[in-house]
Amino acid sequence: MAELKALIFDVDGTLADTEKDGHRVAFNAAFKDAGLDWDWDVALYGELLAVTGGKERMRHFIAGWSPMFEAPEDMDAWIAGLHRSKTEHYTQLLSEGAIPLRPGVERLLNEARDAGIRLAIATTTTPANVTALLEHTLGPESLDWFEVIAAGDIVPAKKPAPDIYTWALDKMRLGPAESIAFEDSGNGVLSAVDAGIDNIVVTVNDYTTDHDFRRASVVLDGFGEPGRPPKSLAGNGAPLPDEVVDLSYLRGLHQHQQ
Ligand code: XBP
Ligand code: MG
Repeated sequence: MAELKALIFDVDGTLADTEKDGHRVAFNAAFKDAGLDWDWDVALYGELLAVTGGKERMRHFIAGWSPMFEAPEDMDAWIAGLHRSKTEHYTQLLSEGAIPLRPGVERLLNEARDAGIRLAIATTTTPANVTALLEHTLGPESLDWFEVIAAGDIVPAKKPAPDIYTWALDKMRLGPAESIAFEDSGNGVLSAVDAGIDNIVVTVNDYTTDHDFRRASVVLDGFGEPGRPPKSLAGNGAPLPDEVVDLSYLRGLHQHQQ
């Protein structure tokens, strides 16, 4: 029977609620700087989130919502430049403390570290965004808490492809059964499942409550804090936390899935 050795976290929507008030705002600021009249409101951004990756999302928007757009000669370079500007706006927002971690995240990370459980990140977002989030919430030393930070274009195919989880597992020389993945979206769950991970804890947010989470182990509204346990939103017979998502609960969940 495999032992639980590592926790692998998605970032956007899982460690922090970054999309509506972070990424979306940064995209719009970059569009404005570039003289574009694009404005992604909260509802439209929810639709655009179907495509992971900021550069991919902008291309998806142009194809579906901006038919009159005249493509520049070097479209790849143009998209990359616009995306660099978006990343600058986003990391600036984080440096102003605009986005906190979700409740319970810091508690769980600290508990795992104390117990010698290995930590990793598997995300679609740009590496600079992960660094900025960790630095401005947990402090610069927290970057070292994660043995592997797998992010962005490090793999060519983003979630729902399994590549980013496979990359992280390979780097850590771990089998998928030795880990638990934490996700907030349907695309994230598919990515982890297809990498062979069958312990997946979903904590939803406003953008993801309606996603298809049938392949997840549990679907919760958060990690919970003492006195504020998470609510279970869907179940498939896996154990639920009595109190909060902590290591004792995760060990029980991991054993149940074997
Ligand atoms: C996150 C994403 C990212 C961010 C934007 O998905 O899709 O693209 O929205 O980041 P997940 P970039 O949480 O599943 O990893 O603009 O840096 O791509
Ligand atoms: Mg996510």
